[in-house]
Amino acid sequence: MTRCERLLEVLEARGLDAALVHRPENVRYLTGYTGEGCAFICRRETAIVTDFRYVEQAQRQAPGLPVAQTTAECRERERVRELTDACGVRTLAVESDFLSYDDHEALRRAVPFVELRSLGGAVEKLREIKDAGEIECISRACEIASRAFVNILERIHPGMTEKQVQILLDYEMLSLGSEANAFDTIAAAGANGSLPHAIPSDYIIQPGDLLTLDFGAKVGGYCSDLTRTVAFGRVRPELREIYDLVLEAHLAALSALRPGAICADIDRIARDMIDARHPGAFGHSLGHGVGLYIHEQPRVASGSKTALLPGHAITIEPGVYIPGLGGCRIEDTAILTADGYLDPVTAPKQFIEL
Ligand SMILES: [Mn+2]
Repeated sequence: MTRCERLLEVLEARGLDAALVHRPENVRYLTGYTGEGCAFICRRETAIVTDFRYVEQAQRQAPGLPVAQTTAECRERERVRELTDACGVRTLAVESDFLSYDDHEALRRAVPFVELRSLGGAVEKLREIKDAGEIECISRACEIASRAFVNILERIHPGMTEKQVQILLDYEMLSLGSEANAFDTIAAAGANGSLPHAIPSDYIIQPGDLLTLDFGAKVGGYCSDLTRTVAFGRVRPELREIYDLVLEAHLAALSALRPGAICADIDRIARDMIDARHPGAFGHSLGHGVGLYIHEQPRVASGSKTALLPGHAITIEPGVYIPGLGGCRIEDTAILTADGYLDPVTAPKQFIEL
């Protein structure tokens, strides 16, 4: 069954005739097409709606799918009207969490006899379980990021700014074949390390600092997400203790990954270990799904009753953040298999002193 057919089964079970998909990652997942526009998906006809600039691209990336070309006179919503009329659509699901209010109003006026309903994350739900091709892309993205990290280790030193390290890492990932950064690289040294999502600054790295690097590559649209923390020279014993604790929590959570494990329980393993020594210093969830989005389902968090399944790709990223002192985070992207997990992240995680 194709991905579009799987979506149609979900739609039909909910009494929906068709879907209009705008999120680029969802259009890509369903059709292979990566340009602008949207995908109309219905049992009677599935089509890509886009303008002249992307017609040939759509034909190449989604061979066999008709392209409904928009023009100045016949805009997207008029093409959608033609499609809903031709297919006898009475209920149309849209990405209500993505379309603007104005887009929605314009569409509603263009198809007055069609009831617009929410697609409600149906495509994201399909995307949760990765197939072999997707796992290959995520694994490649993990490999590229891992190699980039190893390659910069001999080139980073005190006296460089966080921004310079970020640029070096980004350059290395792109050189190794990453299509784009999976997200804006984080480089946080010294006291900035207590900010989980620090923006790389002109702060000059000092001997005795920890440096946290959170970064990811992209392959075939799929993200990787990893974090490593390295030391420059001798660090204070408190920082070394934090590092060892975070690593211990990271490894304990990883080793509990298997199909059937409950996300909240995995989060609990790492959280209990950190809370016992630094209560409240691990203030974010343990991890999240990774795929075409950098953050997707399932959430590996307290309160998440989701049971892990083969094909889930998730991060395991405990951290400790102490204002004024600094912080540490260690993260891998792991992929659940039939009897455990595979971890395509090869970047070393023993304590590294540069
Ligand atoms: Mn992450």
